[in-house]
Amino acid sequence: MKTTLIYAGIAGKGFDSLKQGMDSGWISHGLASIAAYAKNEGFAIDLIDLRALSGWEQFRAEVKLRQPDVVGLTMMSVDFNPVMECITHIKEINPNIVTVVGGAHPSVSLTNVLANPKIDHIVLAEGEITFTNLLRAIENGNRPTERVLLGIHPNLDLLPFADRDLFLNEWRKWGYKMNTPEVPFVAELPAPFVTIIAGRGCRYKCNFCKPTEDFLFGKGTRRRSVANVIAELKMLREKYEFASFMFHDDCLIEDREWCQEFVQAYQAAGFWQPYFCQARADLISHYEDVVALMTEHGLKGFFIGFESGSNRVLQFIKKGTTRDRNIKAGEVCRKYNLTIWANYMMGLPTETEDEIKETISMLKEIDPDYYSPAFYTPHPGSELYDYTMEYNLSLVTNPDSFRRNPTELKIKGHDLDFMMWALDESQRRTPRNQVKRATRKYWQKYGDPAKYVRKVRQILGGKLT
Ligand code: B12
Ligand code: SF4
Repeated sequence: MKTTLIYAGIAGKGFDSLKQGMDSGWISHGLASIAAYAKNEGFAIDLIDLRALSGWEQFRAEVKLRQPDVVGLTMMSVDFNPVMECITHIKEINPNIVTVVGGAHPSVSLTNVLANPKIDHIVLAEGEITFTNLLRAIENGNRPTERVLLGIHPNLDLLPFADRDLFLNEWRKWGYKMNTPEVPFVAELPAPFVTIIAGRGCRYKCNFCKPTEDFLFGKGTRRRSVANVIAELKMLREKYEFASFMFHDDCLIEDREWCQEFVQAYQAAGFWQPYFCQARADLISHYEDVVALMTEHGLKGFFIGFESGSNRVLQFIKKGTTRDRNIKAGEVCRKYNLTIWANYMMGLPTETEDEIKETISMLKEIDPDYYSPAFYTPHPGSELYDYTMEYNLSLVTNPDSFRRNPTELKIKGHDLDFMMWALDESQRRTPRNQVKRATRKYWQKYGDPAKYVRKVRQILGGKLT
């Protein structure tokens, strides 16, 4: 029996888009994990990645060539259109191919996915065990009659490591030359680069995001053991000789003990590779000791969801931080020379232009290294999405727009001209910050300038005496 997994993440950059930044340069851990698990159980699995193809004709040719019995497609809300189009082509080519979808979107918008009768099965939540059980049932000729199958939360330490070669081998086939299946996204993280996930789920309640992940992974966070993560890093070192990496975990530093244990084990295993991880601003300022420790052993930067500089808005989105804590987090990062990748949103429901200006002024204080602005986008599965629906605020008419791209307004009540101004202004560095940055760069390169002044004084002083 042959199974083909499909990655249809082309809503943003389209076909032929591999290696153009993170959207098109990273693997889907969901598919890579399902593939690893099913292969371990003896199933033959391959991949079609739309990002590597030239268009729908080539997709059809691939499906005809591979003749799969089953296809499995992963789906965020933004992937809705390309996934549905894949399914139309597949069923046209051979209506007997069993189509299965899983991922964030089916797990939070089931009725919307059920509406397509060409989808044979929908797996909710985590798919490794349920998808493999389904393959076994199909192989044995007793395919379940139910369309909706509930995923089982696996013990993460017992899962095989994500199958990155699933992506790498497929991409190489199309002429992409790379050592690892992922591309770095900042100068601080050199290639070869990989991404890893040490846990699933999140215990916080930000309403522009939650409860999506509760549906996917259950409430709270399940973290792998440090030993298990180090074993995967060792495998990745051996296989890809990675020079840097990124943790995808929503908030790694929430677990102090885990981080402390990780730092020790990372060092003991001889790792030196720099890495980034995601973190909440409030935790960075609370757990400065952990940040300091991690910085000594590889941590180079944080993705931080600052989101807003207005306390009223931060409260409205249940972010659990304040403007001051955001700014403090920025100071902690500067103290330890950590790179700041700042995620923030503008144009939230109820947000005023003055409040957006507060976000801009907060960013001037933080002076992040990388700006990652978003025009607030209501994502299905989140509490704030339901709010925008209830108050008829959403402007999203096409699922391709379920991206946080700051190019179009996603909800009513905001002025596009102001938003475009705010977008530019939020990323404009003040002259003061430019001087500070230049000085910091100089210090990093040549050391403390006071050292040179002392030296010159010594020389001059010597001559004088
Ligand atoms: C890493 C990440 C990214 C990366 C890489 C994404 C990728 N290639 O997979 C980047 C930065 C590119 C990214 C981008 C975006 N992301 Co993102 N991302 C994540 C993050 C943090 C981790 C994803 C992950 O690997 N999880 C671990 C794996 C194991 O879980 P999984 O993928 O869900 O897969 C499991 C199940 O869903 C299921 N499953 C998945 N697929 C399938 C398929 C089958 C056949 C079956 C049976 C089961 C199944 O089984 C899997 C294994 O248990 C998640 C949050 C999170 N913690 O999961 C958000 C998340 C997936 N992203 C999200 C969003 C909104 C986006 C963006 C739209 C945001 C934006 N920038 O505009 C873009 C869209 C990119 C695009 N395609 O155009 C949302 C999706 C919400 C939704 N309603 O769809 C999430 C859930 C964040 C959140 N909490 O809201 N993202
Ligand atoms: S935004 Fe981040 S911290 Fe908040 S609930 Fe979502 S994943 Fe958790």
